[in-house]
Amino acid sequence: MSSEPTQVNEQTHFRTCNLCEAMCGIVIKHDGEKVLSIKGDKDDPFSRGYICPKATALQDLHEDPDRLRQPVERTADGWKEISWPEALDKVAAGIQSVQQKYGKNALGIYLGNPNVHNLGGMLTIKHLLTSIKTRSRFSATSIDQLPHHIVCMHLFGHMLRIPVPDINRTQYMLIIGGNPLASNGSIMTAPNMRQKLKDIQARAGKVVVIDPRRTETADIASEHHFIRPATDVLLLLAMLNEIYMQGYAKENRATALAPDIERLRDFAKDYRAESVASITGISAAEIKRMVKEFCEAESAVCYGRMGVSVQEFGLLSQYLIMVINIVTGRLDEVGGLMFPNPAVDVVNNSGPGYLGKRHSRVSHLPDFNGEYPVVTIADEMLVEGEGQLKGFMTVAGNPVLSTPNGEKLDKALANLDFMVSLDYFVNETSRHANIILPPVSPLERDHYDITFNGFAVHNVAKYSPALFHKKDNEKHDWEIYLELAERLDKEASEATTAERALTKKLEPKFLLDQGLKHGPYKALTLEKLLENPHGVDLGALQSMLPQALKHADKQIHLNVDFYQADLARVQQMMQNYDDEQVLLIGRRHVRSNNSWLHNSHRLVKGKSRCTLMLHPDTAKAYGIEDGQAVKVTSRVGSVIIIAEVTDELMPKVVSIPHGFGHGRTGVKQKTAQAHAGVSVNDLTDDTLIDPLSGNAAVNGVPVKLEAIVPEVTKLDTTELEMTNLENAESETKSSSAA
Ligand SMILES: Nc1nc2c(c(=O)[nH]1)N[C@H]1C(S)=C(S)[C@@H](COP(=O)(O)OP(=O)(O)OC[C@H]3O[C@@H](n4cnc5c(=O)[nH]c(N)nc54)[C@H](O)[C@@H]3O)O[C@H]1N2
Ligand SMILES: Nc1nc2c(c(=O)[nH]1)N[C@H]1C(S)=C(S)[C@@H](COP(=O)(O)OP(=O)(O)OC[C@H]3O[C@@H](n4cnc5c(=O)[nH]c(N)nc54)[C@H](O)[C@@H]3O)O[C@H]1N2
Ligand code: SF4
Ligand SMILES: [Mo]
Repeated sequence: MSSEPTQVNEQTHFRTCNLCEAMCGIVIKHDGEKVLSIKGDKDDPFSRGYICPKATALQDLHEDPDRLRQPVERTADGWKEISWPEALDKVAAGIQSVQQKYGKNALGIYLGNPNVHNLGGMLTIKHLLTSIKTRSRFSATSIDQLPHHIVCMHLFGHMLRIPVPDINRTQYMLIIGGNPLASNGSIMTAPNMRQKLKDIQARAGKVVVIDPRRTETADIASEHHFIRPATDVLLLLAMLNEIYMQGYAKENRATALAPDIERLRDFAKDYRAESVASITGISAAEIKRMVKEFCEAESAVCYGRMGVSVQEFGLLSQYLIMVINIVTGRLDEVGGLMFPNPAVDVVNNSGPGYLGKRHSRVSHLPDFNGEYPVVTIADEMLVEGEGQLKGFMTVAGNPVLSTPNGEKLDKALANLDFMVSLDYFVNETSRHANIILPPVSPLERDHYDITFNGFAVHNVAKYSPALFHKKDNEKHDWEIYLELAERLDKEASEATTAERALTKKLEPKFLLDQGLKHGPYKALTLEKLLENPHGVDLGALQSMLPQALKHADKQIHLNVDFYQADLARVQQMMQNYDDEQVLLIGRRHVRSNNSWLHNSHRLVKGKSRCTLMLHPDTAKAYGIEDGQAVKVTSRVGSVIIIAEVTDELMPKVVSIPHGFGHGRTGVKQKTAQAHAGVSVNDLTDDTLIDPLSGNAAVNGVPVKLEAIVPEVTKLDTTELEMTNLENAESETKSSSAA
């Protein structure tokens, strides 16, 4: 008997991968609903064929049997699927009941990272926010790029007017606390970082990396310097001082726009390269050489990311990075730090931002643009009194794994009156929800990068229609927002109601079209983008000053007093510095994406990546061997994790990646659970913050190390995973109850 060969009806679809900030063009071959392959799109003018291993996760996510396809409700007998109308009614009722009983602000909302990678979500989230009417708003921003927003709001007049490295043309790139080879770049949308960094060196330029770990990026850089975690502020102050002492400060178009520029001359006068060398771990001679080479390069840019942003001096450090670029004449210059000019002008379509209009109830930390810091969430739930959070909504987020002292938040979430999560999965956070509302998969929606075109190192525009039609019983994030708004906001004005109805009818792509038509490239419309499925090249970055400035006086406001006041804290840190303290930092891997791609078998297979990296000297000092279980303890908790002894790390620094810890009971992601790891955020401390911004400080966390179970050294990987999981489960439970 011969079976008929099955006919493959191969179709081709072009789109932009929305998983990280790099905006890679992809080609998806498919046969109807079956994805056959996902590859890089060589004709995409921006990414030219580059993709990373995560792109295939778009298929895995789409097909993932653990991904929710319908709303679920938590009952005494476990999760039960319910219909959309019932789920939405119950969510509206749950929210209303909390707000009627305890006030509007008793409902908190947390927006996670994937929100900014979601076209419909970005364009319509305001309807959800205005209809729930709570001031208790939080997002991943305050454990991330908050310092960028504050610096740019102060200096340029808008939180989103953020200049990015002109990486395609620079001759000297100084990377402080960023690992773009793993992260694919951040606040610098630039696919194929490996090639871009190699290109700099190929044109006789230099790439210099400052990082407590010799990262993948450091490995291909011209030069790498270890730095003691959270001491970058000292390095940057010494660099600024050295720039003035050596007469490298330059006047140009940008400095002419900054009336207070001369005040920077003395800003760092107390910080000599010699006086910061021992704490930072970088010698005075090396600091001076770096400054000299930076200033003498034909073009240069200083760039800092997570490692400098999310630590105790995050805001002051980002300010100093900006200021160093400005005083050396690198702002708004080719090869320096330049302003993108995106086709949808988000800056002119949003408010400038504000800092500290209100302060959080319990810890009195400032809000930014209406959002309180994430480090305040658990206290706002746990500390009784007027304004206590009694209900919570998470939208595309997983704060139990992604915010400091996750274990404390985990417990706080368990005691709420009502919780709802908009998410694909029953994850570590949404497992506490009463109802989970799952949106369509990324392949079932259209895409245009509203956010990351604003950080792109080359101006481009690309629209990707949905690949697959969503099923009748599925909803987009934006549909969920609008349908909740309909239920919650009965008193909405006629104009708002009409706007919501129109958005529902014409879909968010209509708003995109409007945005394009009112943007800087007048000829660009949605129709034009549809005709160009690989994307449209809008040219290299161009000088944007002074028109980029959003202050009414069209000047750069250096806001010196605000930042200078923080130097008192720097002095204190220097005086009390303990250079014996072991400090914990984070780490990313190219096959991970925060907490949520560990359910893709293709991405997690191989050696466990949730390890404690530490230097051989540190290992020796604590009697730890490679492969051995180690108890790591901080002020807030402990985890047990397997040691990976490597000279990649600086001595007295240890590194654990975030986003693991899937061993918590009730999680429903089988592959992730089998590769559970431990959550580094069960160690990071919700009281260790940058008080100037309210940003979390997950890098530079003091920890203690203790070698345990010496007899289980050198287990094989699967055994390690299991030991890890079981130990971590029982350990975190007992220790953090203290
Ligand atoms: N220690 C430490 N902690 C960190 C960091 C660190 O470096 N170290 N990094 C921080 C940073 S930079 C960030 S951005 C945060 C991220 O932290 P979060 O934003 O809190 O968490 P994610 O892991 O991104 O989880 C995203 C969730 O959204 C869901 N999701 C994905 N796409 C969609 C969608 O389109 N719609 C909906 N409704 N849901 C979706 C996923 O299923 C997943 O559960 O973590 C922070 N935490
Ligand atoms: N593969 C992958 N890609 C991602 C993500 C992911 O989870 N996985 N997440 C995405 C998100 S949400 C973001 S925000 C970006 C982040 O993008 P990046 O900031 O490039 O990513 P990280 O790998 O966190 O890089 C931070 C670096 O800072 C170093 N570091 C830690 N502490 C210090 C310090 O005190 N000083 C200095 N100088 N360095 C320090 C760390 O060793 C690390 O190499 O990545 C995005 N892309
Ligand atoms: S680098 Fe980012 S955008 Fe590019 S394929 Fe990987 S995950 Fe997708
Ligand atoms: Mo992030």
